[in-house]
Amino acid sequence: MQVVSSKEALSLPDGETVIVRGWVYRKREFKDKIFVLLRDREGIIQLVFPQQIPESQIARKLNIESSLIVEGMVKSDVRAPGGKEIHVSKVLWYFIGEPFPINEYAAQADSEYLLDVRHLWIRSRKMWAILRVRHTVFEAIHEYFRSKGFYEVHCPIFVSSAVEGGATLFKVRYFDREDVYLTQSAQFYLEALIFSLERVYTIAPSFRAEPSRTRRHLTEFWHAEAEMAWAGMRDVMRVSEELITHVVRKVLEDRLEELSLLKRNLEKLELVKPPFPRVSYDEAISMLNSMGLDIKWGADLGADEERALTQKFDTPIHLYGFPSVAKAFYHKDYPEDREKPLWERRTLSVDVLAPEGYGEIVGGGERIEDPEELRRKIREFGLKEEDYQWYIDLRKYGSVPHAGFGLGVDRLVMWICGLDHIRDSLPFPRDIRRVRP
Ligand code: NSS
Repeated sequence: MQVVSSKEALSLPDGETVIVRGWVYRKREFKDKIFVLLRDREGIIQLVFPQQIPESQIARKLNIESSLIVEGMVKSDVRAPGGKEIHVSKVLWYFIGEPFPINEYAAQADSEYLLDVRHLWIRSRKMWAILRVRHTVFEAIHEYFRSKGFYEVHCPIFVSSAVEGGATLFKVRYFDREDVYLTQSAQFYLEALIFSLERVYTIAPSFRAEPSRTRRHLTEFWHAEAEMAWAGMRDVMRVSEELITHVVRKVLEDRLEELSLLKRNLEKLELVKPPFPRVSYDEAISMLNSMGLDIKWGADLGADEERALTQKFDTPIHLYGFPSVAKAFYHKDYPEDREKPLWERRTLSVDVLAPEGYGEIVGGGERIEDPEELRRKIREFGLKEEDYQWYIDLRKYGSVPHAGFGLGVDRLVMWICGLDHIRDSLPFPRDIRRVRP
């Protein structure tokens, strides 16, 4: 006899005898039978235990989340979820769980409690759906990059210099050294790797000591980063919009059931297609000022500004040309700004903002390829050349124009699933207060 998943069982003809296994999702007892909704990796199937069989004694004792393996016959019934149920003839194995500490009331009431019992809450239908979407998002990212000739590479997590500024560096105790941190981004290593492989990507955790708890910041997040030789800011726009579109399409194809369980508005996702509207930073500032937001040229955009901007568009947008002072030192300045003072220059940088108020999901742009220009920018930013010695070295031996970007995968999942908070986009989120479970 074959073991089948709930989904396979639902596709079998009546009269077929099968074995299914899983966990008790819901249970209802009647005079003549007991209904058990059994959940497994693929979904839910209804089990029927007639009261007259001895196995119904076991069914009576099953608490929510108890586990079992049963044998039974597939039978159609319009009242069963999915239109079929299994009439149990034998219980082959069971484990009576203790009363489950998450009831429906807790599931709706208290998100801090749900984070405390996260190791159990990941069994919920909501997390099941999100985790399956997340799985497909990672699959689609790999699929896109590999189909476009990018090589997958792996970079260190222990590093000794800041990519995105010293303020959010996590220091690590590393034997007797004082200068070791957790990586904020694989970018500098990817830049080194393009001189060997030309187009590279990696998906890995990045770490930021984010001082506040917000809806879109984690201290440990998953970063999909790409770097390309012989490329500029426009290539970053093209590749990032193709990548995002590919991921959204794949999720729409493979994860409709999960998205509808999450009550996601699919029409919004169906609008995602290239090219995304391109908005310059200068235009964004005038738009924001005309909307009554008081933001001055030179400032980086915060969550409020991004929310206001994205509400003007139905699809993701490219926001490009940020001021040099608002972006990290490695960004290449507009060639026509080169003689201007630092605070008047713009960079060949681009962010992708997701619609519906979600905001930034990608940051990237063109890098400085000239060693002298890079040294000047490092000095202007008050940084020390010796901290970036190997990074400067890359420019000395056959430098090439190059560009790349980083996509926050958890933020992408958050937007695709329509979640209120980034912490629900992954199973075990890390923020300023939480490192367990
Ligand atoms: O800081 S970024 O904007 N850019 C970089 O790290 C570049 N060095 C990437 C590159 O060019 N290779 O971060 C990129 C994205 C950003 O748009 C977010 O989507 C995500 O990484 N990100 C985060 N997600 C969750 N939590 C936190 N704290 C976070 N910080 C960045």
